[in-house]
Amino acid sequence: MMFSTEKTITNTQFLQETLAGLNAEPKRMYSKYFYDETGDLIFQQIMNMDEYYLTDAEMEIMKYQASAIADTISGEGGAFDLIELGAGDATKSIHLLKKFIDKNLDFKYFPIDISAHVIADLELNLPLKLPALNFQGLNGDYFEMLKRATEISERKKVVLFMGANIGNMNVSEAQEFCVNLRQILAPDDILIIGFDLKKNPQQILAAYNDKAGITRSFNLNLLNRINRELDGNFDLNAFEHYANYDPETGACKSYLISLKNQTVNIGGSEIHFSKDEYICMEISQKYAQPEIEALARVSGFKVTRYFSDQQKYFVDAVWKV
Ligand code: AVJ
Repeated sequence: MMFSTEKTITNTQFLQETLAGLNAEPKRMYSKYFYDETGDLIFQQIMNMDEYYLTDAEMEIMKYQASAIADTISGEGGAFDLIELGAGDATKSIHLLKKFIDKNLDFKYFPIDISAHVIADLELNLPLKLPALNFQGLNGDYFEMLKRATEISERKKVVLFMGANIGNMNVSEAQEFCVNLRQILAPDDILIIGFDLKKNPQQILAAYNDKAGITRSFNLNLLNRINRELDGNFDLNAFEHYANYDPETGACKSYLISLKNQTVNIGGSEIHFSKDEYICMEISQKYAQPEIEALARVSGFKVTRYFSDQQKYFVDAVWKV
């Protein structure tokens, strides 16, 4: 075999989920597959767009309220493990890490990411940026790696799940996720979780329908990835990006619309698209404050505090088991 076992398993799952999603009614894809190397780069561009207010809003929270967040956590006393789900390049959490170090908190940082090169980059860069940081990168699935972290040490856990990544789940998936997360954690463990708040619908839609077409290329890149890694033959010119925000449900959704009747071949399987048929590409769920509280309640967490930016675009909630 030319492939390592790991790569074969990953590609098999990628192929299976892609085919299952495209054979479903309506057709869908899994947004976790957006993030290949090109997808990571396009997502960086998204975070730098004027329209994408989320990053600045959460950055503001981390920059100006890191001290208050640190106090909320250290008020509990004792050493802890700080586990970040989907750490990325840690540009936001680094403010928190810095503050924790400045305040002499006794902690070890465990960044978890599904992308191996993200973890490799962190291992290279974190020691340069924060020489005093005690950390261990974990490459893999959130829950598997979280379990691994609980095996490594029995210390109190503080889990970071920022960036509104919870938004990529619909409300019932988010509930299930929070229930599962709470089950892995122990009494008095803490979850810091970021939500994008409901706000002017135009503003939300603009963030997912930017003028320069960066979000469009983010979506189309997944077709490209399928072509490359799963031996597909998507014609990227035959699909159009469509984004939609429903202020009632808070669901912001991205679609690719087939511009014609067409048959696409993926790794030997044929998928038929009718003209105007859509593929659900991604959900970015928005929340109102009472909905966040309801989510905490149904999953058994106690709400400790909320940290918001000045404009109330975004909230990082602190929940306790
Ligand atoms: C990384 C899931 C928070 O939903 O806002 C940005 C991904 N997709 N633009 C989001 C995304 C299109 C992003 N999250």
